[in-house]
Amino acid sequence: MAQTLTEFDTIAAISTPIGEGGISIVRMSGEDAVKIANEVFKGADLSKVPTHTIHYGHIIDPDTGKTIDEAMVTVLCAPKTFTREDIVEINCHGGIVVTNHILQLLLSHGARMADPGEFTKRAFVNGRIDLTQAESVMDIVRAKTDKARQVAVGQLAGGLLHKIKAMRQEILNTLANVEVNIDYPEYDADTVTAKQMADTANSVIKKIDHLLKTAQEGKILRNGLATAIVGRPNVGKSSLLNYLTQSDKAIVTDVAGTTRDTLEEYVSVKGVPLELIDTAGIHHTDDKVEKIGVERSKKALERADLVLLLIDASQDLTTEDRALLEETKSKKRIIILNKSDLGQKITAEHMKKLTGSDVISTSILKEQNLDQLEELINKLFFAGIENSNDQIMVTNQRQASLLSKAKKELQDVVKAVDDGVPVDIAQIDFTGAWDTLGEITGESAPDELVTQLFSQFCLGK
Ligand SMILES: Nc1nc2c(ncn2[C@@H]2O[C@H](COP(=O)(O)OP(=O)(O)OP(=O)(O)O)[C@@H](O)[C@H]2O)c(=O)[nH]1
Ligand SMILES: [Mg+2]
Repeated sequence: MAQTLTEFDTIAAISTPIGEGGISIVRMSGEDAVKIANEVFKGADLSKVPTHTIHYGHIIDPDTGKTIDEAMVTVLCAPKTFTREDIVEINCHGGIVVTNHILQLLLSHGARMADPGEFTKRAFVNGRIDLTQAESVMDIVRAKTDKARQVAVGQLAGGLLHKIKAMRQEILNTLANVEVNIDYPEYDADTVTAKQMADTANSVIKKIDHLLKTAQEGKILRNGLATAIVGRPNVGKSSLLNYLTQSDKAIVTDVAGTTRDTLEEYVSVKGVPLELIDTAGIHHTDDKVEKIGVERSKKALERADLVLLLIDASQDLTTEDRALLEETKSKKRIIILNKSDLGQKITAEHMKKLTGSDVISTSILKEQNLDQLEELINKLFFAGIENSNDQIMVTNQRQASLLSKAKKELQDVVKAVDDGVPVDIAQIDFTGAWDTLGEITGESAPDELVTQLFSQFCLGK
């Protein structure tokens, strides 16, 4: 472990959202957790109760003798706890004033206010979880959809950790051989070791590539898929946004050019988190305001992971439609032939042949085929993920960039060996890759990184 914790003081925080609720939980972790709780609790001698038990009683201010709240207090003794330290959880009636009062009481009796994420940090520092698991705790809390949560839970179970560990072990085994050869040059096995190193590097690169491929999906699960709804004016873009968000956020009229600015909404479509962007109809215009809107639409189109291109199926294709078909052809897209209730000049089959893209005929007005559209969005991005709960994914930028760095180091090893560079020189990058992979799990992560990472957590977690 890279960091050594010098102080194991007792920390306390409110672990439930601040506000009025059924119950609130004030949590303490550390050596003195039980002692401090015992000083303010009347109902049982907490220092004598068995671990992992819950006790009914009252929280009392010992200075005034006043009862603050009725409470259930859970005693969890180390090491089988979230932080691997003694933990006490006070379940009280909730309410901001009462909960704060209890927290203040604990603080005045020797506990220290916890930093954001400090409970999880202790779980990491005490070796109960690695960094990928710590990150997954945050992901579970923030998960916007059930699938995002599923992946995070898989990560908490150590899926990614095991993959990374196995890769490090592979490198380490080879490193051990290399060391032997460098220490006993009489073996004269330089070429053998060099080849071994290059082989291992190639094998690990393959595994890294596989994980990196999941990074895009991981990002989508975390942040949502940036989805731009585009099309020429009046084709039904805003109607689609309203349907998918089940709201009337966007103004819909039969006037072409109703939407003048991009509008963003977050929505989960069949478990796929979408960041939907409704755009101004893209067409040539001299109107000053509209022009800016069209520019913004084009920007949204550029950054989109998915494009929903709407075309009015009841009319012949216009020059603008053709231009948009051309402009979006390298993007992941679904072509929506809307207003099918008004007749169909273009069929889905024809369009499919023409473009090779997924095409669907809809009537947003009559809510026809929209369920199929949702299915299609889901299918397009999560083929294969749906039923594999143990899918291991790279879910954040930190993990992805470290994987890329390790890959680069390993590629340098392969190149060095190819170029006939001495083994002990090539070994530097080889060891570097081992370290870099260790940063992902936290085994060789610098202190600042760990601190920074946990500071993103919410208080009490
Ligand atoms: N008949 C029919 N009308 C539709 C359909 N979808 C949308 N409309 C109508 O088409 C008109 C334009 O819809 P909007 O959703 O405002 O279209 P838009 O693409 O956002 O238009 P701009 O913002 O002007 O670019 C409205 O009167 C809608 O009610 C459909 O499937 N069938
Ligand atoms: Mg609109």
